[in-house]
Amino acid sequence: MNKLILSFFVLLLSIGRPYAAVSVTDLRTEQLKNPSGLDVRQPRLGWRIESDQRNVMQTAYHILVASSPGLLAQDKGDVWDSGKVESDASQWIPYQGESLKRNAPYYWKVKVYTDKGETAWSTSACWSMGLLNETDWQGQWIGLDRAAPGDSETQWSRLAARYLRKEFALNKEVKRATLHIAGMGLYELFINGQRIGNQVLAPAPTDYRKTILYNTYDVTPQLRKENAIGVTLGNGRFYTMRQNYKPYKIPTFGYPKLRLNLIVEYTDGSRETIATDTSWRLTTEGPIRSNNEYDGEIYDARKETGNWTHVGYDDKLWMPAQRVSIPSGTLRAQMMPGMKVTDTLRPVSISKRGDKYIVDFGQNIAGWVRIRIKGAAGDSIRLRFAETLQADGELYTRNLRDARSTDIYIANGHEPKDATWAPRFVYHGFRYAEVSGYPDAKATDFTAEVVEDEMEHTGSFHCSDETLNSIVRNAFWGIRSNYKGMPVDCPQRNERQPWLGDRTMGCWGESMLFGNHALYAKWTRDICEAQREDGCIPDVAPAYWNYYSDNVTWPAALPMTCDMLFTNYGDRRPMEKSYPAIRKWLSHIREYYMTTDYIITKDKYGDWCVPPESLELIHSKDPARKTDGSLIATAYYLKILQLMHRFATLQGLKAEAEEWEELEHRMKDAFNARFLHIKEGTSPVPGHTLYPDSIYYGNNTVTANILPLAFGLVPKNYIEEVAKNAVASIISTNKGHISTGVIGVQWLLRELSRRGHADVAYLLATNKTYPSWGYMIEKGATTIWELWNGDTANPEMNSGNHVMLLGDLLPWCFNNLASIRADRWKSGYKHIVFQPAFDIQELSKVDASYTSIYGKITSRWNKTPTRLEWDIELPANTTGKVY
Ligand code: RAM
Repeated sequence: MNKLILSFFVLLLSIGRPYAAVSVTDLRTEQLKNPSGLDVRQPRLGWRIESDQRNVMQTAYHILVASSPGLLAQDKGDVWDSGKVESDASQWIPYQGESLKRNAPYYWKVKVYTDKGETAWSTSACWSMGLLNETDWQGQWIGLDRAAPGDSETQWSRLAARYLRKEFALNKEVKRATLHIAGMGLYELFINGQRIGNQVLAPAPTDYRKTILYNTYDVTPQLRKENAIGVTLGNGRFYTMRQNYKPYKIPTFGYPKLRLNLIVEYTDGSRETIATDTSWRLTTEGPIRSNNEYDGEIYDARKETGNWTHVGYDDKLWMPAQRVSIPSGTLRAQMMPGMKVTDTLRPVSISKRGDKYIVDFGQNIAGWVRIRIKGAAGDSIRLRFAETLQADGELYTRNLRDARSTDIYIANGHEPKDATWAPRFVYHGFRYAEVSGYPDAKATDFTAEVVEDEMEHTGSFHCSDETLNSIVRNAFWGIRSNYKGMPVDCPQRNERQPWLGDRTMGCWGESMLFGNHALYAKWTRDICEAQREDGCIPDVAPAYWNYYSDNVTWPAALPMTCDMLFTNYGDRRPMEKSYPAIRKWLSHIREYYMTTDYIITKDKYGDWCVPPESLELIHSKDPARKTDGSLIATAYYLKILQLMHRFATLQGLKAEAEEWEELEHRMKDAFNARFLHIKEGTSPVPGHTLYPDSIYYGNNTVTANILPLAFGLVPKNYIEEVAKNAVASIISTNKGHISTGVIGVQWLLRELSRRGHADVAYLLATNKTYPSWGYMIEKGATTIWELWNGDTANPEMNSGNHVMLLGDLLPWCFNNLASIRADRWKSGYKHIVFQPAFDIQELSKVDASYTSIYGKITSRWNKTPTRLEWDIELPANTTGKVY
């Protein structure tokens, strides 16, 4: 490697400053900001340290946790006073005080000691506990366990929202009121006319047979003497979108239902719980006539129920809520912020087509359109959604399959001037909306609202290549579109499933742009819960689609996500909790699908979605493009054995670590014996260019060679040759283009860089001709496609907003080009490795930053033929190694 002389401008700048203060900021509990309703008994605390001095390292901390803000203000930690603890740990410090009480609030602060002096006490933070056991819940599950007139329980199921209400009086002075709500499938909550919380589409989806997530709100400010609670229940994935349709594949969980506990604590020390029971009133005759995530929402404003969330509403036409069947899932706290409207877009153009308008928002998104309401009573406004337009300017909806993706608003004629409407319980994937029944449309009448899980934006990446910058931008939009309380594959067609294989490496790359810890920590539990008794892990989890197909590559997302959460965020818990499930799954696969000579025979998806031989095809039929499924499965199994070795080592399970390693060695030999071709000769498939003494894997596809390289399976003396073959096949056979599908692309760019072919990686990453990410951009894509040939392929499986083909592009940008990389063992970016790719000729500049749990890391470099400038910045209490 070239030795380069570096200049550190940022570091030099701070020399000679006068003594500067050190402060402690960003207090987090379980990495959440002041969360309500945790159900972990030992929450982990963390903070960041800020200073304008260099080399600030924490030497000790002191945490105070109090039962009231008053006590904390007096520096009294009545529930936990850690005392001064000598340690450099500033994240994931387990709470070690008195045992935490259900429904109770806790207030905390911290002071840290550093080698540059000590900080003052931080400002205070808080968290509150949820209900820790089923027995902590009072009241009943209520709802209506049947369809109502007008509902339709068919393929395109329609079920009107259910509205529930309850009035109650409080006769004493309220000290604190906390509301815990489990509203299945989705809920909106109101107290005395006020909407509670700003989550949309809450709660986060789960397999309701295993877990039901509840949310906790402090509603003290909303309560008065006389009160009304109103709850609207939507269907979500609970009463699933397709009813009585392929029941062997699509499970449904029942009719919407509600369990709610409002715990009121009085100043006199007494408490009272308002809970759901049959004294609540219910109607299905409200304005939301239908809500179906695939098909859209129908809202009839003529059926609005007025002040139903206020005291004194006359509900005599409503029925008593039924006590309904009890869902089998365990009630657990939703330990993530949930979905919000995070962004808004105005149309970039509106075109009139007959009596309709086509509204273009200029960006493919997931969310909905908020309209300004117009029209007389009974007039209906219809909105349809699509990602692209047909050549004739009409919406292109063939790739939505049977999703109708249509919202309808029926006016009542007396809406207030400038009133707006957006659906509550559905979302769409779209760039274009077709609006009909709307007189005289103007751009200001429509706002696209982006709906996604609320997350910190952690990364920014710009370089001297504009194509690559645009790809990163499209990736950003694609990722946010597909965070829906779980990572889904697409937001538009009748699918939107949490497919595992799309995220194996995806979760890592996404974490460069989004603080996705909470989402993925939740998802590892979803996956473990979806595991079948015999060990099988499905391809979709939560298993809203039943795909227990027994393959290695898709379930590999579980160990790989655990590794990402540990390496990038320093969180060991998902790894520790999932370890037994992964072990069980590995033995299941071994028992059923491993031959006596250690080859895994079962694979389902192959190198999913390689560029096919004909532009209309979805899946290639050409054996020369495809990679042997047993090579892929065996290689992935080996990769997982390496991860299990790592996980066992991290947990101090020495004997198990050795067992994993031993099996890995045996399998590795078997893998090479079976798949490595070291004999001179002709290629097994015509059209492949080989070096004379070629050494290659399988049928010499790029994927067949990249996997063993990336997983360290290639015998040392063959590594260079195998890498050369991968390069030869990219350059000659594929004319400098990508030829991998979802599997190969997860390792491709980083591995090429690691093997000294960063220029080839760069060529692939910045290409504008087919097949490439840049080609998508040339064709007007504003997100990432499901298929390399997304502009020409059959619409049957052709989404314009998928993230699986991103592979390792984002990790390569951040970890290789900008070279901000977490040390594998001192995880969470506590120790940062800076080792950039200065060797790529055409790349002259990179300007990137990544905000880790310790704070912001930047790497900026600029190269001319004679000079290299490189500025790096790392947060206090971290160390770095600079190459
Ligand atoms: C399709 C989707 C999804 C993929 C599966 C195997 O339904 O594209 O992303 O994981 O196939």
